[in-house]
Amino acid sequence: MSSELLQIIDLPKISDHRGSLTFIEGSNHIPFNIKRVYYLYGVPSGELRGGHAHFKLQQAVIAISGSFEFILENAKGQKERVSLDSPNKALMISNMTWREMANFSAGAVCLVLASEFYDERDYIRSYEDFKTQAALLKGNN
Ligand code: T46
Repeated sequence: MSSELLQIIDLPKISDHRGSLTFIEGSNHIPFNIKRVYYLYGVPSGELRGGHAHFKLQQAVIAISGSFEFILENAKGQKERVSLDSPNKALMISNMTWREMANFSAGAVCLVLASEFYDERDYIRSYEDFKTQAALLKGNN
Protein backbone atom coordinates (compact mmCIF):
# COMPACT_ATOMS: atom_id res chain seq x y z
CA MET A 1 0.00 0.00 0.00
CA SER A 2 1.28 3.45 -0.85
CA SER A 3 -0.32 6.35 1.01
CA GLU A 4 1.37 8.63 -1.55
CA LEU A 5 -1.02 7.26 -4.18
CA LEU A 6 -4.06 6.91 -1.97
CA GLN A 7 -5.06 10.51 -1.32
CA ILE A 8 -8.72 10.74 -0.48
CA ILE A 9 -10.42 13.99 0.45
CA ASP A 10 -13.50 13.94 2.70
CA LEU A 11 -16.05 16.32 1.24
CA PRO A 12 -18.72 18.02 3.36
CA LYS A 13 -21.90 15.99 3.81
CA ILE A 14 -25.07 17.51 5.21
CA SER A 15 -27.71 14.94 6.05
CA ASP A 16 -31.20 15.21 7.47
CA HIS A 17 -34.44 13.27 7.10
CA ARG A 18 -34.65 14.49 3.45
CA GLY A 19 -31.39 12.84 2.48
CA SER A 20 -27.85 14.13 2.01
CA LEU A 21 -26.13 17.06 0.28
CA THR A 22 -22.44 17.32 -0.62
CA PHE A 23 -20.83 20.44 -2.05
CA ILE A 24 -17.44 21.27 -3.52
CA GLU A 25 -16.09 24.82 -3.37
CA GLY A 26 -13.27 25.05 -5.89
CA SER A 27 -9.96 25.55 -4.16
CA ASN A 28 -11.56 25.27 -0.68
CA HIS A 29 -11.95 21.53 -1.07
CA ILE A 30 -9.86 20.54 -4.09
CA PRO A 31 -6.15 21.53 -4.24
CA PHE A 32 -6.25 22.90 -7.79
CA ASN A 33 -8.38 25.28 -9.84
CA ILE A 34 -11.14 23.27 -11.50
CA LYS A 35 -11.11 24.02 -15.22
CA ARG A 36 -13.22 21.09 -16.43
CA VAL A 37 -15.84 18.68 -15.16
CA TYR A 38 -16.80 15.46 -16.91
CA TYR A 39 -18.54 12.26 -15.93
CA LEU A 40 -18.58 8.63 -16.99
CA TYR A 41 -21.86 6.75 -16.93
CA GLY A 42 -23.66 3.90 -18.66
CA VAL A 43 -20.50 1.77 -18.44
CA PRO A 44 -21.47 -1.81 -19.34
CA SER A 45 -20.76 -4.55 -16.81
CA GLY A 46 -17.20 -5.90 -17.17
CA GLU A 47 -16.02 -2.95 -19.31
CA LEU A 48 -12.62 -1.37 -18.60
CA ARG A 49 -11.79 2.32 -19.07
CA GLY A 50 -8.62 4.36 -18.64
CA GLY A 51 -5.31 2.82 -19.57
CA HIS A 52 -3.34 6.04 -19.71
CA ALA A 53 -1.49 8.69 -17.69
CA HIS A 54 -1.23 12.46 -18.04
CA PHE A 55 1.88 14.61 -18.23
CA LYS A 56 0.30 17.55 -16.41
CA LEU A 57 -3.35 16.94 -15.55
CA GLN A 58 -4.46 16.56 -11.94
CA GLN A 59 -7.88 15.15 -11.19
CA ALA A 60 -10.31 14.44 -8.39
CA VAL A 61 -12.66 11.50 -8.88
CA ILE A 62 -15.97 10.97 -7.07
CA ALA A 63 -18.38 8.03 -7.19
CA ILE A 64 -21.54 10.11 -7.45
CA SER A 65 -23.58 6.92 -7.74
CA GLY A 66 -22.72 3.22 -7.49
CA SER A 67 -19.16 1.96 -7.32
CA PHE A 68 -16.06 1.25 -9.41
CA GLU A 69 -12.35 0.61 -8.92
CA PHE A 70 -9.27 2.59 -9.87
CA ILE A 71 -5.98 0.76 -10.33
CA LEU A 72 -3.16 3.29 -10.02
CA GLU A 73 0.58 3.25 -10.61
CA ASN A 74 2.81 6.27 -10.11
CA ALA A 75 6.14 7.15 -11.71
CA LYS A 76 7.97 5.47 -8.80
CA GLY A 77 6.29 2.16 -9.67
CA GLN A 78 4.09 2.21 -6.55
CA LYS A 79 0.71 0.58 -7.16
CA GLU A 80 -2.67 0.87 -5.50
CA ARG A 81 -6.15 -0.51 -6.13
CA VAL A 82 -9.00 1.46 -4.61
CA SER A 83 -12.75 1.00 -4.66
CA LEU A 84 -14.87 4.15 -4.69
CA ASP A 85 -18.48 4.07 -3.53
CA SER A 86 -19.04 7.25 -1.46
CA PRO A 87 -20.41 10.46 -3.03
CA ASN A 88 -18.63 12.47 -0.32
CA LYS A 89 -15.10 11.14 -0.97
CA ALA A 90 -12.79 12.42 -3.70
CA LEU A 91 -9.80 10.37 -4.88
CA MET A 92 -6.96 12.65 -5.99
CA ILE A 93 -5.00 11.51 -9.03
CA SER A 94 -1.74 13.36 -9.66
CA ASN A 95 -0.07 13.85 -13.00
CA MET A 96 2.19 10.99 -14.16
CA THR A 97 -0.12 8.35 -12.68
CA TRP A 98 -1.14 5.40 -14.83
CA ARG A 99 -4.83 4.59 -14.20
CA GLU A 100 -7.22 1.85 -15.14
CA MET A 101 -10.88 1.69 -14.17
CA ALA A 102 -12.80 -1.52 -13.66
CA ASN A 103 -15.77 -3.17 -11.97
CA PHE A 104 -18.34 -0.45 -12.61
CA SER A 105 -21.59 -1.34 -10.86
CA ALA A 106 -24.88 -0.95 -12.73
CA GLY A 107 -25.83 2.72 -12.81
CA ALA A 108 -22.43 3.93 -11.59
CA VAL A 109 -21.58 7.58 -12.26
CA CYS A 110 -17.93 8.68 -12.04
CA LEU A 111 -17.56 12.45 -11.70
CA VAL A 112 -14.14 13.89 -12.52
CA LEU A 113 -12.88 17.39 -11.64
CA ALA A 114 -9.89 18.31 -13.78
CA SER A 115 -7.16 20.94 -13.45
CA GLU A 116 -6.88 21.54 -17.23
CA PHE A 117 -9.02 21.74 -20.34
CA TYR A 118 -9.08 18.62 -22.50
CA ASP A 119 -5.87 18.23 -24.51
CA GLU A 120 -5.06 14.91 -26.20
CA ARG A 121 -1.35 15.90 -26.23
CA ASP A 122 -1.34 15.60 -22.42
CA TYR A 123 -2.20 11.87 -22.61
CA ILE A 124 0.32 9.03 -22.41
CA ARG A 125 -1.77 6.20 -23.85
CA SER A 126 0.93 3.52 -24.07
CA TYR A 127 2.10 1.80 -20.87
CA GLU A 128 5.56 1.38 -22.41
CA ASP A 129 5.78 5.15 -23.03
CA PHE A 130 4.61 5.77 -19.45
CA LYS A 131 7.44 3.60 -18.08
CA THR A 132 9.94 5.42 -20.33
CA GLN A 133 8.74 8.83 -19.10
CA ALA A 134 8.80 7.57 -15.49
CA ALA A 135 12.41 6.39 -15.89
CA LEU A 136 13.33 9.81 -17.31
CA LEU A 137 11.75 11.50 -14.29
CA LYS A 138 13.69 9.20 -11.95
CA GLY A 139 16.88 10.05 -13.79
CA ASN A 140 16.23 13.76 -13.29
CA ASN A 141 15.72 13.39 -9.51
C1 T46 B 1 -9.18 9.97 -17.11
C2 T46 B 1 -10.30 9.04 -16.83
C3 T46 B 1 -10.66 8.97 -15.39
C4 T46 B 1 -13.06 14.70 -24.77
O1 T46 B 1 -13.30 15.07 -25.93
N1 T46 B 1 -13.06 15.61 -23.75
C5 T46 B 1 -12.82 15.25 -22.45
O2 T46 B 1 -12.84 16.12 -21.55
C6 T46 B 1 -12.54 13.88 -22.17
C7 T46 B 1 -12.26 13.45 -20.74
C8 T46 B 1 -12.53 12.98 -23.20
N2 T46 B 1 -12.79 13.39 -24.47
C9 T46 B 1 -12.81 12.38 -25.54
C10 T46 B 1 -11.48 11.70 -25.83
C11 T46 B 1 -11.93 10.35 -26.37
O3 T46 B 1 -12.19 10.44 -27.75
O4 T46 B 1 -13.73 11.35 -25.16
C12 T46 B 1 -13.27 10.09 -25.65
C13 T46 B 1 -13.18 9.08 -24.54
O5 T46 B 1 -12.08 9.44 -23.68
P1 T46 B 1 -11.16 8.34 -22.96
O6 T46 B 1 -11.07 7.14 -23.80
O7 T46 B 1 -9.88 9.02 -22.58
O8 T46 B 1 -12.04 8.01 -21.66
P2 T46 B 1 -11.58 7.23 -20.34
O9 T46 B 1 -12.82 6.97 -19.57
O10 T46 B 1 -10.71 6.08 -20.66
O11 T46 B 1 -10.66 8.30 -19.55
C14 T46 B 1 -11.26 9.46 -19.01
C15 T46 B 1 -10.33 10.67 -19.24
O12 T46 B 1 -10.02 10.81 -20.65
C16 T46 B 1 -9.04 10.55 -18.48
O13 T46 B 1 -8.39 11.80 -18.44
O14 T46 B 1 -8.31 10.15 -16.29
O15 T46 B 1 -11.48 9.30 -17.62
